[in-house]
Amino acid sequence: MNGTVQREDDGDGNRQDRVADTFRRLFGAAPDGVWAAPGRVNLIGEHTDYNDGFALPIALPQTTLLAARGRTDGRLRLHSAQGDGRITDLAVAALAPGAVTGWAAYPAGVVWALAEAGHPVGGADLHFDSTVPTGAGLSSSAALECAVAVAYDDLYGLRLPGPELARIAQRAENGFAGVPCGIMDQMASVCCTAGAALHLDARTPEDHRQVSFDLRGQGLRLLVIDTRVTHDLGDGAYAALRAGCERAAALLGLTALRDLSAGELPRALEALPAELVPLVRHVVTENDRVTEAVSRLREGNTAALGPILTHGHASLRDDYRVSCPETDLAVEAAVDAGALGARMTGGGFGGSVIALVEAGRESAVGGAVTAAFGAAGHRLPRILTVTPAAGARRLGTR
Ligand code: GAF
Repeated sequence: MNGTVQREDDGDGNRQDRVADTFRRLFGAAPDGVWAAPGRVNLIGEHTDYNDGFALPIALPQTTLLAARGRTDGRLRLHSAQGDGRITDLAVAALAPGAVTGWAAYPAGVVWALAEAGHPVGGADLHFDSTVPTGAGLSSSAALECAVAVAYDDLYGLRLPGPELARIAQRAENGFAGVPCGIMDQMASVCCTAGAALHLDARTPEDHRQVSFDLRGQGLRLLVIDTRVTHDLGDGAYAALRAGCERAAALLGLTALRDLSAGELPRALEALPAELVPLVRHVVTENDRVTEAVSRLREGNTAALGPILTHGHASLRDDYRVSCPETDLAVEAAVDAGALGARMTGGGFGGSVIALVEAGRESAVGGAVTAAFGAAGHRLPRILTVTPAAGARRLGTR
């Protein structure tokens, strides 16, 4: 987690002031503070986190802002600028898995997870306002969770380290919202720093490292192409993949697939039932792609990530089978138009594609992807240029 940083401004006014003003109107008093938590894209290392493996996410400039005020009566009141206008009013003592549905399950789940872990937390009034696109595979739910985790950490004086806050947020998603995700998204939202990618070892998140991810200085840009195909990680496909990996690890006598090296892979694959072979091959080669990407970044060669991204996409498409026609088309059109590399990012079955491009090629690549989607009859994608941004933090006051 980062310390307090500068105020949060956008082009059309001040988001931080707006969120505090809305809080005052909704709850009749000033908030105790305003916190921000970002969405993420993962550069490489997909479906590795729940195999105790490696990942390399960056935080996005897009954030969820949270204006919050502690309460002494045990009530938890939640409102979102992106919601239906209603305030959800809950009793912290009555929070239980399944008791809250919809977006409110994510923030409420964090309060539940903190209490369940024995932390002395009570109620609060919370108002959210987010620029993280929802349903785009950019971790809008992790941003919601992590905003609550850092705000509660301050409001209740918990002083928990960033990886512990990420674990609490993951527990909220697994145990309360019912989504069996790994820890990558929450670690990215809490622990990323501006200008860097987070080298995550999901077995020991405490040992994460910041790796300089220099785009501007190397004449590069990173595009995020939202295919506008949404997918719910809670719908069973993700859980089935995770179960397949766990079964393979058990059959191989391993704690997790992370413990299988590329050298041991051919023999291990011979010992597995056919349906598990491509899953294991993806996880092992993907872990190696993270290691290779980190080496290239440490050498200062950001452009060398290009082919690693594209190979990673092929592995997700052909072995892990979590891509879809739209993500495959976005990757293909971006690379054909001169992107150095491209891949789907996040859980898959839709969501977003990232493309690494030379500065000045953004319009050509974005235009080619848009034209390809038009020709294929797909909904047109939304395309953003992003930079590696800071993780969750309390925003400063004037
Ligand atoms: C989703 C999950 F939430 C992450 O934990 C991770 O498994 C990812 O899919 C795939 O790498 O974002």
